[in-house]
Amino acid sequence: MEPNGQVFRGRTPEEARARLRRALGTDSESIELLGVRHYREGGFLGFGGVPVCEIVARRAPPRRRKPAGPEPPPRASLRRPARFLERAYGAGARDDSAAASRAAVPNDDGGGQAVSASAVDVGMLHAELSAMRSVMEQICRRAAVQHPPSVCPELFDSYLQLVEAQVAEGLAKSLVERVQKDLAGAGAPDSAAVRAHLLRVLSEVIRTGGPIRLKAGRCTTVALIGPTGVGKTTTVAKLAARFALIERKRVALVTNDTYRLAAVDQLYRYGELMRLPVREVSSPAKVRGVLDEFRDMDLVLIDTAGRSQRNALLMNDLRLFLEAARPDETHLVLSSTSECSLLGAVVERFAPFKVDRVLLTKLDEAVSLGVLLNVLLRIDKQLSYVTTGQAVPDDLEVGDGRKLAGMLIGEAAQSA
Ligand SMILES: Nc1nc2c(ncn2[C@@H]2O[C@H](COP(=O)(O)OP(=O)(O)OP(=O)(O)O)[C@@H](O)[C@H]2O)c(=O)[nH]1
Ligand SMILES: [Mg+2]
Repeated sequence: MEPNGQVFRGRTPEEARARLRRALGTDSESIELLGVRHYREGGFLGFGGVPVCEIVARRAPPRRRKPAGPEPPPRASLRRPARFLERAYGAGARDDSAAASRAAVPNDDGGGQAVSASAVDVGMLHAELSAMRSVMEQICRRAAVQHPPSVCPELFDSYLQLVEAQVAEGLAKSLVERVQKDLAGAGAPDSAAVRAHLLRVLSEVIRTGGPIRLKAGRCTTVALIGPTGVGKTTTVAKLAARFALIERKRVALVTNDTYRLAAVDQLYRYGELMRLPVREVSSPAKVRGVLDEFRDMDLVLIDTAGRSQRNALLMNDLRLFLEAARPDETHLVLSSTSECSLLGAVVERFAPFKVDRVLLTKLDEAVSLGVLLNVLLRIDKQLSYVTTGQAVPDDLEVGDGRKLAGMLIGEAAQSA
């Protein structure tokens, strides 16, 4: 058995799986899956790259067989309930139905008959216990709510799901109460109707403003600001590639991040690859001159230094720089991987800035969409773009309220 597994690649998951089956056989019980990865290979800045699905797997250790000899008496019916009860109250209780149904299949030791019979009883017992368990969980969850919304049971379930997905209680309450009010005349709503309407309400509250719109006949300047490491420079590169290479616009890049050589280099490298002019601006006094130089461009993207929001002096530098630059749009870049408390602190520190839109990065690694919803509504600015990975320019999408709402409800349903 290979300890680290073998790697199987293909353009599609099917192709990778076919290679895996040719090498390791078709018996899925004897294959142990160690990991699956999707990425793009080759191309220029992600353009023209080909998708790759990579599966790492190895042969599973052989199952232990009973020693040859006379068949022992069928004791499974005595042992299984004890094992089942042990599992039902342990962490693995959720897997029991699968385990019980596996037990009902005759096994290759020939002892399938006796196990099957007991598995039927165990299966029924399991079903009843898990139904009781879910009722008790529901009662406990309801009892824990301090200010319950006055809504129908279906909406109360949606409320609990939203709260479990970390949507703030007050917000979750106002969302379900609004759905209740909207559906008031429609008799007792079923869960599908409740879900569809909640989706509609959520997509409305997630305000989006579409992509950057270039001003006709003059240069549009857009600045990205935000805490350090959230993905500002990568997003500037994605936006530049979109506008310059896809929409064929004249684009220039400006950075005020002159403190760190690596940061300036990063932007120059992108500029070089896309053949775009790049300027670094070391002081607010120089920014107007540079923007004047670029007045014939369609779009100037301003990348700013990642400021620790705790450093008041650096935050003041940024404020002075933006006041001098007077961008048409300033997007506050927030990482979806930040914890709730950190996002709250960031929003507070950037509140004095004139922020026009919010841009969410790293949605592919989001900690909780509920937390993002809370922050978006707190800032009360339109969402511009979301980024969904490191690939330039592929992993950039115009913010879509309905899509985010769908992801949030999906996440909420899963966490229930
Ligand atoms: N998973 C994921 N990673 C991303 C995404 N966008 C950017 N990154 C990664 O985040 C890291 C930081 O990105 P930068 O663009 O350098 O971040 P920054 O905000 O400019 O950082 P500072 O200039 O230090 O403030 C890099 O490793 C990027 O590849 C995204 O959408 N998803
Ligand atoms: Mg940067």
